[in-house]
Amino acid sequence: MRYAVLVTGPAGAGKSTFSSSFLTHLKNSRRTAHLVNLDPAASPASFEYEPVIDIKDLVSLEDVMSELGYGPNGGLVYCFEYLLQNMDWLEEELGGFDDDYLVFDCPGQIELYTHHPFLPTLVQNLTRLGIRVCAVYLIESQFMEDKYKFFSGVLSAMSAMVNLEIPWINVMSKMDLVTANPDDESGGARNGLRQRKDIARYLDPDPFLLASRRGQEGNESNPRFHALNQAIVQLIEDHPLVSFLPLDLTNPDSIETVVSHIDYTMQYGEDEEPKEPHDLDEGDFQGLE
Ligand SMILES: Nc1nc2c(ncn2[C@@H]2O[C@H](COP(=O)(O)OP(=O)(O)OP(=O)(O)O)[C@@H](O)[C@H]2O)c(=O)[nH]1
Ligand SMILES: [Mg+2]
Repeated sequence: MRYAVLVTGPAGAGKSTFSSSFLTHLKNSRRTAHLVNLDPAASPASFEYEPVIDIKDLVSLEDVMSELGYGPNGGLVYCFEYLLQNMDWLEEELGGFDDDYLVFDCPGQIELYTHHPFLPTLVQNLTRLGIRVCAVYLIESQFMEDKYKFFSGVLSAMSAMVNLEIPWINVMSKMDLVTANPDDESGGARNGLRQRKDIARYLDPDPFLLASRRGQEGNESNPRFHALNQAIVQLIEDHPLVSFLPLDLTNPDSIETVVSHIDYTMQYGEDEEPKEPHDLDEGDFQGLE
């Protein structure tokens, strides 16, 4: 069985950084894992591991911009559409990997997660090839700075989940930027980030944060938006699809927890055949006689 984890999320959420740490963790656990780069704009310097499959070998943003005269956004859309038309390239590239764990570092264009057919088509193709797929959607802890920004992150996560319909894990990345101690005036607190005592309301989104009229930042929301906020609160309350696992890359236990959730979601190793007695080494029976 082959496994693919799509590492997704908005620009700068920490996808490439998490992909590296994830691969290190898998390799340390003696699993055969590889990086697949799906970002046509990625610079080679951003990879700690050399990708075994790289969309840039098929099409790179740089070439599309210089040769076809596209701007950066139009150029990216062109690249994604080019890959969709050349799925046989990906299929061929994937052919050499059996029983492997593939970590797909995805691009950060938010339209990919909301309405572009790129990821759903990719998932269909991977599934058709017998690869078990799950997605990890990262939003960064800076989203907790401001409750409106946070709920835009929650809604983007919900929209991406509904769009892809595959096993899914939401992750709150860069938790090292959140202060551990509520009395600590330095670091995250100075950046206006939530202190840890508040975090539970964000990891398991409490929609009533949005409904409270008095902004914690001291700026009252415009009353014209109260009805809209109320409707969004109701939506999140009625469809509690989203909760976040905290990810602090400075803490190995935190990575371990996220990886075990990914394994569980993908049912990693569950269909391994039990060993038949004749497959066992003679040594396995030593001491039984
Ligand atoms: N403090 C902190 N910074 C991080 C962490 N993860 C990533 N960063 C920083 O955030 C920035 C973006 O990280 P990337 O891993 O490139 O993010 P990305 O989601 O791959 O970005 P795009 O591919 O451009 O969408 C870099 O400056 C990283 O050093 C983290 O866990 N903690
Ligand atoms: Mg990246």
